[in-house]
Amino acid sequence: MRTLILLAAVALLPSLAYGRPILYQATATTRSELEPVIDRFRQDIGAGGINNGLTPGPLESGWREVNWDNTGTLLRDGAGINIPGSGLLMFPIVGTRLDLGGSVDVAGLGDFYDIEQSYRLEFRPYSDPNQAAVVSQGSFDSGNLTALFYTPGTTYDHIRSISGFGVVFADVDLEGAATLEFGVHGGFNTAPFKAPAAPGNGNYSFLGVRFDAGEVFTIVGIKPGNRGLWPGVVDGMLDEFGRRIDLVSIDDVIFAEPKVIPEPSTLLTLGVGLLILGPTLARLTGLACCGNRCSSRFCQKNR
Ligand SMILES: [Ca+2]
Ligand SMILES: [Ca+2]
Ligand SMILES: [Ca+2]
Repeated sequence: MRTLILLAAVALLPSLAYGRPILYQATATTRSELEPVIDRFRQDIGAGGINNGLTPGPLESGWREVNWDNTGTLLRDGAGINIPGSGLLMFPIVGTRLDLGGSVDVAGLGDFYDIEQSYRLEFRPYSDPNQAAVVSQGSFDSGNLTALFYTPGTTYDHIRSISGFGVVFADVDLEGAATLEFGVHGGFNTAPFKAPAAPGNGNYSFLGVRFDAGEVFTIVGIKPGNRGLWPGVVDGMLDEFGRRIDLVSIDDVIFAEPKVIPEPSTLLTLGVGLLILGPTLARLTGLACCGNRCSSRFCQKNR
């Protein structure tokens, strides 16, 4: 039976149709330089709507933003990080953590100075006071994050789909060190899209990706630099294999209103994907997925 399901999944997955992704990319040293591109991205993914803030969804149009400011202590549920009501859950790789810098910048030494002194003024928040970075002792790509979406204003409602997702990164020195990729639970279906490099200290790079052909994407893979922050790990140094380390922080995350996943064909594909690939996600995130619902604790019945 498992073999049949696997074959079915292989047959169905290529049938997903993807339009041409629309990229929004810019680099800047100041917020005012970057904001016009981000505004255009907001308007395009918002489809005539507004910033929906924490208004309960799903709504017909508009977008959502997470800027890590005024979030208090990040809520951790399972292995994930929840900005209450936002519709966004983020999962660092197990064993790593997400650090908000602003709370430790008490001496004007810059965020994350408490982790490693060479980070002095390396990372600047795009919106004050907080930005986020993965703290990880691991090797290359141990700082990756997975984002998934639920109905804003609820507590982990059904899995939702988004048609656009963008991030403001800080201190992308190398092209390809910060990327976004899109998929359904357990598997990515796009190639990684690269944030443009902005060498120096603390410069901003924005990457937004929008899809306009009705694609269903329920997860986004975020690569914020090729390694996590850690004492002794210095931005720009070579690792033991001669690879240049590029540490990157993330600030404003902007995404289209999470939508109900259309039925039936796409949901069938997603459902099969969950059957086959859900356990992979569960291992990575501690999340249990049943049908089109995921929970941090246990499987729930489909509604
Ligand atoms: Ca911020
Ligand atoms: Ca740098
Ligand atoms: Ca860097």
